[in-house]
Amino acid sequence: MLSQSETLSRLAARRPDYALEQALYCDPGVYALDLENVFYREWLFAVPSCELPKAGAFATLQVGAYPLVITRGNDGMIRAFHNVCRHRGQRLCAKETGSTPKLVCPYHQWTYDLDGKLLYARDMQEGFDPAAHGLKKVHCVDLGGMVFICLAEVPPPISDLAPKLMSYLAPSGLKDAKVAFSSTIVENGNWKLVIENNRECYHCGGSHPSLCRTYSDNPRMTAMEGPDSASPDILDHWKRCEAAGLPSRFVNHPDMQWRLARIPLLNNAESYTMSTKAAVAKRMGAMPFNDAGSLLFFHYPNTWNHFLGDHAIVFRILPISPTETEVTTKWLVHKDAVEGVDYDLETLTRVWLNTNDEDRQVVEENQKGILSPAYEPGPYSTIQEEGVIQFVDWYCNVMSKRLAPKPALAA
Ligand code: 3BY
Ligand code: FES
Ligand code: FE
Repeated sequence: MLSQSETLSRLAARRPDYALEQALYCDPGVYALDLENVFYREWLFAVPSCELPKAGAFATLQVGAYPLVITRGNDGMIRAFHNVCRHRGQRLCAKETGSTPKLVCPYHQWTYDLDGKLLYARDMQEGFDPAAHGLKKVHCVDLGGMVFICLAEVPPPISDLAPKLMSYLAPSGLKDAKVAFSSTIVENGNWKLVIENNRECYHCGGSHPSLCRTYSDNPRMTAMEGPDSASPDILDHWKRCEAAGLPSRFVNHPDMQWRLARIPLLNNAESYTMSTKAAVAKRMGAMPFNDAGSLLFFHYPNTWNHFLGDHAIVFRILPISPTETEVTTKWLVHKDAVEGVDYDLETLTRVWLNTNDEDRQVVEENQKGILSPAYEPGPYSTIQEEGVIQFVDWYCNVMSKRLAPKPALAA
């Protein structure tokens, strides 16, 4: 198990534009450092806000060692808390999603308001102060329908992302959406392999027959260097979409932690379906046409997303162990779209259920090969895998900065 200083020197010794060495993809010490320095420090995508449509709705998730619960209060606000009772520590809500007027602990029924306040604790002695025993808060923000949480005491700034994400997402009307289907799978691979796999389409031709009907494997679609490096078909698409009021041009964080861009699908395909036609008759929000392509949004370390004319697909990854990662995918449609009338679930979900399973297989085989003593990091293609290089650079920079010994305070 690698120590902090050993991990730091491995990061410093890495060869740029090469895959990482074995330990960084499987060592329990590195995994603990990944949780501590990335997952417990960064903003993480938790749920789409439409999953909490009314006061009393809640959703739970597990981030490393932390069980969390997200609620919508009677004031309409979405808040996040540690899902841990302040009496003897029972996990409060075990269900993944649900609705309840109050959060009642199943052990001794301490009862909390949706805003975390302790309302009721039976037979507690005089001097017990309910106000000092509210649920512990977790930072939480709803950006245009995507709820992010952050476990850090002082979260990193989100003010650069917030206005961009909200304006790009506005036409998709996520607030007026509903979850049509949700899938959670576990991939037997380190979380970084799951992200690396997502950040390139070098593997798409060989792995994704159904996705490739509509998604171009042109590397420019997956990783763009900046607004001017786009190819003519992307520039034409931006022009058409922006004229119709859809923010589309490439925007990114300077260190590439996140990126937004609306890309065209192949041959004016409308949606990720086998037929290439829209899966949902009722369009999302104010989307002006079906062939608006896909608005791509990723944010490291745990989400990538596609927003189409007729539906949206949001992805969340959460690490479970050094070599296991949970991948949750949700298909969102207009809240008034009726299953069996406006859409057929099989048609809606087929392509990405297939694609996720194909990605699971490549990630698992990737992990198996990396576990071999014969594994030696190989070079990324700078033509095809620029997105992977950007992710690995982001990860190594963040980790190196946070693992570096802090200078002693002057006396
Ligand atoms: O889901 C995605 O965004 C990525 C892009 C390339 C491969 N995969 C389809
Ligand atoms: Fe929750 Fe006792 S542990 S009420
Ligand atoms: Fe893939």
